[in-house]
Amino acid sequence: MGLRYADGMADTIFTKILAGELPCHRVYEDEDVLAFLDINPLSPGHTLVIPKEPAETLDQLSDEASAAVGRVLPRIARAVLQATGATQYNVLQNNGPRAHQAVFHVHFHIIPKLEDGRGLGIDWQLGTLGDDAAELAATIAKQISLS
Ligand code: DGP
Repeated sequence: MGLRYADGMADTIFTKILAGELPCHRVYEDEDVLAFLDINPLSPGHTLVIPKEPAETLDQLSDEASAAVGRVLPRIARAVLQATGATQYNVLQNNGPRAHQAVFHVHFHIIPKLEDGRGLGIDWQLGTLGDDAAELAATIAKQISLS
């Protein structure tokens, strides 16, 4: 599988890791997926799982590459838990700079959440579903049926 991004997409640090031009602490690799330790872990065992297919954000990823990542995520998560002794964790996937994406190659974080608080901190401000919920759901459903 080629490692070049679509026209207009810049190479990222993960392109270089995939190409073997930069080192990483690899924990898993197959034909479509690479997983390695995050260089700035929020907790020990913080692991990144990336498709080899070049795509900036999840919505740009092919069904095949998405399936390849999804197939191994639970297995990698179980291994991270067993290796670290953690029993709880978050899977985080950021898309776009406002959504905290810093590396523009799709990646999933597996982040152990420890009893001492280390791990992902979430400022989750709950909203309330509005009167437009049915219309919104129908619009999203229609878009899915068209894709
Ligand atoms: P995000 O904010 O979702 O785009 O997360 C990007 C993550 O990538 C961040 O947690 C740090 C990690 N990272 C950045 N550069 C490198 C690198 O060169 N090696 C490794 N292993 N991780 C990196």
